[in-house]
Amino acid sequence: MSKFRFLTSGESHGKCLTAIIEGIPAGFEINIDLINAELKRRQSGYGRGERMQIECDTAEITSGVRFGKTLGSPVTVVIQNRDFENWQKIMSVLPEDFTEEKSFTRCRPGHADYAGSIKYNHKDLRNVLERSSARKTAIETAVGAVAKQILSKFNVKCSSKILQIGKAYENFELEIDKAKEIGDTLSGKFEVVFENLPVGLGSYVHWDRMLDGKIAQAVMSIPAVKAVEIGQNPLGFSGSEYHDEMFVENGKITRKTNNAGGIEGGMTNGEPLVVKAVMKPIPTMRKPLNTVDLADMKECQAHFERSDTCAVEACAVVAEARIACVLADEVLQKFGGDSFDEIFRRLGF
Ligand code: EPS
Repeated sequence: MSKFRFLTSGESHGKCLTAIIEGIPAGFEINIDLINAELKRRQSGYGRGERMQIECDTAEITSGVRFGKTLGSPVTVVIQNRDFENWQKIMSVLPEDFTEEKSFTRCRPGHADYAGSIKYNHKDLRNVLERSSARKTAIETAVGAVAKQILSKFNVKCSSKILQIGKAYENFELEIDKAKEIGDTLSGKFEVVFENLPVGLGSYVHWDRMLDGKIAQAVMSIPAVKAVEIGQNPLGFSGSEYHDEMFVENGKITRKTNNAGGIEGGMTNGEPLVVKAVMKPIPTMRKPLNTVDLADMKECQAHFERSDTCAVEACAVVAEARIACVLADEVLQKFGGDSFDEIFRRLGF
């Protein structure tokens, strides 16, 4: 049974983004400043587009907390979209406000436009873009910031770094400047590390309880992520080269390597959890791709409004958040109770 779960709602240019989080034990102090710091991290990073200059993402808690502490009831978090100001009519919920302004039918290859229009029978691709946009990762980052705060009570620490942008392993800003100049976008690879995780989160007993599988799903489903690795990619290694041999030092098991990335048999093994992921170049491009206009089935150039040249830094922050949610769920399943007092009493804190 999942302890920490959430749903989000909200369109990219709608009024707000909302999350309802369930499973946070009672008596927990959520630090809103820490949520806002994560939101700021997600918005920054070299290569972000003009939307990030409009927004100043800040979270508001509208339920589940009283006098600073969680009640055990669902916690609602809201982020207002500042840009909604400019989209009120276009994104109106009222039928009488119908307008074709900002409608489009020239689908962007690589985005959800084509499949989404067929799946939901939308003629106006705006109806697909609005929810498929990576804008929703703002509210996911807020939820992840709550999960991180839960994990920090168990002394778990999290960090991330960029490994590659485009073809570059360094001078990332130069690479991004070059792509921006020609209206192109860039892929990249990043790494997320969680330290001090207890041994035995996840399980080997069923496929859907394997922690590596859960993490892969959480990271792979971030818009634009196309590959996820846990630890060192084993391709080309022999068994004797790859596996992390075990030794004893002062009565404790130690390892000299962590190729497994902290997971063996679908469970944490006490070593740092290391997750790497590759983000594809954003498909909303100033230098448009060849495509088809779904209104008349004629070949044309893809729709463009504005976009980021590179959002790999933001993607790493979102991945931290998504993984934190999976880990908070696992930690609460293993040590959970209805209140934090109960949890800490049992753990002897
Ligand atoms: C994003 C907000 C979006 C995009 C970006 C991510 O805002 P807008 O569409 O108004 O510019 O900047 O999403 C994409 C480029 C995409 O293709 O999904 C955000 O808040 O992260």
